[in-house]
Amino acid sequence: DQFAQKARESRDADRRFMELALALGRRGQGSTWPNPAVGAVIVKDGVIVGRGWTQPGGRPHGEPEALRRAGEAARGATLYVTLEPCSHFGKSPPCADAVIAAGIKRVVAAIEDPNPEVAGQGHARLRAAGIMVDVGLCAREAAFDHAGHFRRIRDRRPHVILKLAVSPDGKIGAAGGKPVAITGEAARNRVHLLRAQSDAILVGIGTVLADDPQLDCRLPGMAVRSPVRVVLDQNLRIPGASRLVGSAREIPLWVVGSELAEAAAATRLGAAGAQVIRVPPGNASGLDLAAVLHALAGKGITRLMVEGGSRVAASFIAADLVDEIWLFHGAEAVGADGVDALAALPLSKITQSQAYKVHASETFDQDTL
Ligand code: AOF
Ligand code: ZN
Repeated sequence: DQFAQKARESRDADRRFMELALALGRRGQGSTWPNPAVGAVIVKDGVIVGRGWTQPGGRPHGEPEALRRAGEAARGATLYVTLEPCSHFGKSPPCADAVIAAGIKRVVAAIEDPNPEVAGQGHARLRAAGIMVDVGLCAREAAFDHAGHFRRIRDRRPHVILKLAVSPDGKIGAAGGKPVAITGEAARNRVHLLRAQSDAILVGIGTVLADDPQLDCRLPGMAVRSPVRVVLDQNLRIPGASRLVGSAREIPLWVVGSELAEAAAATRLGAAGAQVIRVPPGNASGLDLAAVLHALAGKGITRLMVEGGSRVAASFIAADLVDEIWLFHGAEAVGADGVDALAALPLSKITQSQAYKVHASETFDQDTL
């Protein structure tokens, strides 16, 4: 009947506006840490009057941005927001208060903020002011987009994304660790975008010594989005002449070493503009990864991309510290003397594991993701 039809239409409209808010929020991914990347849309009489997203460095938050753009039009309007508006006095006053002051009539929030300073109090504050609050629309999508914030708050570690580009014969590099192009340009561009959407990129010292990578983000217009580069380097061996150390003053470089590594090495790196993070030594195979992740979360990292090499990838998988895997399959074989994707672990540790399920799949020219 007519009533049910109307209800359906307004539910569809709610979903459309929330999906827009989610898309806006994703614009901030990789640049808002330590804060989440939140999107907000303000709608009055079916018309969008304001859009906003969390700004670089995490402030202003998403809602005040949208409110600023809506101006007086926010009075009596609906706010769609991908995370519960905050209720705490941090570096800025609570967004919930700004929403109330602007005269918003209804708030549709995708998900509650797990931050103990907020945790439902934002919604309670809005309701106490007489605002109608609906929570849970597109909650699954929001939880995925805010996975970094949730992990950091709940588990005191970043959301870990492992990227692997594997040849049909299961290799990620040529003999002797020589770099070899596994995927084509389209897939490589997608990887650069993924870097831009990450707060930090991590590699092992082996990759630095073999490839001398720069690990910046080379996409047109996105140079400023280069994430923090993190190197696992137990004994602080990274060469001063490497491209990573050479660019440490332009793009942050954090070198994670053992507490037992020589002080002189740390001093040398500090003088070159890198930051040295020390964690307790792990077992024979290197640093304690849980301690590394804890330290990175402590410094504000919410989304960490792990890029190589095979030993680092294998240790993260073995420690069960990977949340998301981007597994690219290239088209050309490398040869039996190449480097196995996961060092001593078989790739089936990922592809046959009950712990992972396929989320999405895509084609990039001759390569598949
Ligand atoms: C929102 N919208 O856009 C963001 C939120 O240090 P502060 O004062 O900036 O507060 C950071 C906390 O605020 C952060 O941990 C999260 O709980 C919330 N972030 N909330 O409603 C936003 N960035
Ligand atoms: Zn806020």
